[in-house]
Amino acid sequence: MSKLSSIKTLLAASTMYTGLTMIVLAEDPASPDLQSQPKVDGLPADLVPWRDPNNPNVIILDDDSKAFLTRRDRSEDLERTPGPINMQRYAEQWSKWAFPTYLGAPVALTPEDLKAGEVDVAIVGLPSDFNPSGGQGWAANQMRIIRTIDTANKGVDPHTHVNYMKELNIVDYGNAAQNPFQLGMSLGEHARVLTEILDSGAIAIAIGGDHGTEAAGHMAMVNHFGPKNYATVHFDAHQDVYDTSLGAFTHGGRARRWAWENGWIKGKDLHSVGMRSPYGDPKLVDWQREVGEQYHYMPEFERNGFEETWKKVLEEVKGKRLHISFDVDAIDPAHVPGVSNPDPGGFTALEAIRMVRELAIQNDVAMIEFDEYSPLYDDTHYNTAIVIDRMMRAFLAGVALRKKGITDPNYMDPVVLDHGVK
Ligand SMILES: [Mn+2]
Repeated sequence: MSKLSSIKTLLAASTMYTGLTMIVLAEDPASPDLQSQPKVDGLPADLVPWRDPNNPNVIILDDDSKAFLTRRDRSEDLERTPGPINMQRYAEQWSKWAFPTYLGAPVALTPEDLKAGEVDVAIVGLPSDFNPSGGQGWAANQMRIIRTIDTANKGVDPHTHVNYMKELNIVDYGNAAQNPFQLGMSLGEHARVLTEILDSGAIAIAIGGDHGTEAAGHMAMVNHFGPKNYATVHFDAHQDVYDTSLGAFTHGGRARRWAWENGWIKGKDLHSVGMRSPYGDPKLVDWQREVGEQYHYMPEFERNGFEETWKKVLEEVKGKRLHISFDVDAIDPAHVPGVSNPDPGGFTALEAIRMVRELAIQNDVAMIEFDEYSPLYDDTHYNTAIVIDRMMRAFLAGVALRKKGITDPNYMDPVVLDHGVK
């Protein structure tokens, strides 16, 4: 019996009656003991099944398959004290002359740099191009050049007046490499780099490639925090819960389903927001219901309004350690034309900025990915990059506020809400 069909038979006695359908909740699959496993490519063996020589589905790749992922020999480098390196010549960092790092932030090259710098947030590029639409791999470097005239390192959030550039130690952690032909090998390396960030105690912001980035996100979350010890909020126009793997172990269309099947995350810790793209089979919604995913399709926002529906999401995730996987196509293509698979009827840029800020204020968020940005499809002003940059800044504002003890997601500075003139 395949792993998948054995999971399908794991039906618990508990039931849930909604509308016309009786739903039988599936039991969460058992978790692996990752601690006791041998390491393969720097990760517990169960996280990288494509490297398991005992699995008949695995084609054993020769050493050459690691060529892209081999770390540089640093033994000839000049010695330096570990810590973030400021790449900038000038105090003012306008985007036109700033050395292109995320937010003009200092660079960290190694886990030692992260630790020595007591880094709060590390931003890393994960350039994978495995969505057939193409071009997502260019997002990681594109997001280092934001074409607005303001300084790259200005950090006062207009909604809350917190200065996240001052309150937080933020670094650019460079990019992870990808093996351009092997999805699994790339996910392994991306998970390894994300794990380095989490192990240092910092929050990870990933500028992803295709939505397979989410699989690397799950791998790092389970590797660092252990199984069933985190929740995921998946923003997306698409469901991404396909049961078919297309010959791979996982891909951008089934990352969280794969994480659930592997026993890494509880069904009730799956949250999804914004789905509206046409799908091939209503059974995909059945899967979400069976595992107990708390989903919010776009029709719910349409029927009940943004305020009421978003409030529900905030209530449902309250108190959970979060991994946010933000497929940029959750936003309407009128605001973000540069996505792999645009779908009309999405969130506004303002709603998206608000949602990430509010989650970051209310919850302990350990990781957020921004996925499926394809600069090849962006407009001439690179407006999609600007929206992602503003979401990233709103997220940092939320993290900074939480550090100062503010946890009310509705918080805004009263000064920006009322001019005070009588
Ligand atoms: Mn997606």
